[in-house]
Amino acid sequence: MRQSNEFDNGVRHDWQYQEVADLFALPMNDLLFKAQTVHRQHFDPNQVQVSTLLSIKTGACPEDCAYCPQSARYDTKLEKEKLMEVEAVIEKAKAAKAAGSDRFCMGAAWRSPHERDMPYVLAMVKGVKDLGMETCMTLGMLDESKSQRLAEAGLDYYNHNLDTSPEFYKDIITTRTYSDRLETLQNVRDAGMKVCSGGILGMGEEQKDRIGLLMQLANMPQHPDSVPINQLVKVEGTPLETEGDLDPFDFIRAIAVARILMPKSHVRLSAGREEMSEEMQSMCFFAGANSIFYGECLLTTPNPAANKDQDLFRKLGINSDHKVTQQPKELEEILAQKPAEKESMFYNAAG
Ligand code: SAM
Ligand code: DTB
Ligand code: SF4
Repeated sequence: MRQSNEFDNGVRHDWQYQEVADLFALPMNDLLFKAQTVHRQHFDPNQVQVSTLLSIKTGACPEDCAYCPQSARYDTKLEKEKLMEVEAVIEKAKAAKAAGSDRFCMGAAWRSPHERDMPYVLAMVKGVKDLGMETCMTLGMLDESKSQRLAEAGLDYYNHNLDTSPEFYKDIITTRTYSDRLETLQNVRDAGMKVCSGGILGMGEEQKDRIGLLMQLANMPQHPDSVPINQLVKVEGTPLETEGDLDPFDFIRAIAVARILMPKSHVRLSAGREEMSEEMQSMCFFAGANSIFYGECLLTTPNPAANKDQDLFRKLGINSDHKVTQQPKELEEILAQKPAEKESMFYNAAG
């Protein structure tokens, strides 16, 4: 496989454990600078993609994902709901579009969609697509035939997360395997849909598991088009309810490493923003996050209110009309040099 350094336009799929560990171990400023430099090669640094989530079928899920309030195995006091009516979903999508969202993501608490639900789900895709929005769904595992039908209905993205490293995975989910997940992602890609896949941090994993997750994503034959990085939302009644807090810098580091490993993917600052300060979110954007979920609710848990996000974007100059036209080529050149040369270009204390 072709090797390339991170400053050409090549995208690598052969990241080695030690290389990724070395990125995580960089001094924060070096890591952020590297991530921001990579980010600017592929994206306007002041543009953030905005998606809205809707739970189209809530609760009573047979799976045992330890983080999830929707598993039937945990008493989380969640109201269970049947699959929503198609028209009601389209009304919600219209409201999301009016509020400025580009993409509408519909999630269902299923292990995989039942055949009997497919006609409704396909009608939802068509209806939302007709509004001129991008469509995304997350419905659990997909076989080839269901993937094909969703793609034919016009589904743009399918979200299916790896969640964590292959090694830590069995501590979190026992009802489906890591290879089941990889197979679904393959079916989605083969059907021509864009892949949205990422994971959750703060579940008690170690640094090696964050490295393992990002390596799995970055060493796929094609990088996911969208990479959601969720911070665990600790929900009462789930096995991870009392998990300790994640160090915010570990989260920001993971965003920066995801950006460097998958330079052309949208990295989504996903669940967990309700617990993050504006300053932390701003650091995540600087580290290369360029997508968020927008609107007061994720699937079942709170997300910052839309006006709070609008204020934050205004304060940061995100999604304003300002366009960055010049990429900092000179910075890339400086970064590509050896440390000694780099130093002398900035400051020579002896000189
Ligand atoms: N049931 C489908 C599945 O699991 O594939 C789709 C919906 S599921 C809720 C989508 C993703 O949401 C999960 O894979 C997980 O990464 C994320 N998620 C669920 N609960 C979460 C929580 N408490 N905190 C952070 N992310 C969570
Ligand atoms: C993803 O990675 N995060 C979103 C979306 N994909 C479907 C879901 C977050 C769910 C957070 C917990 C909840 O609201 O139920
Ligand atoms: Fe079910 Fe998805 Fe929650 Fe797992 S994450 S329990 S599959 S809704």
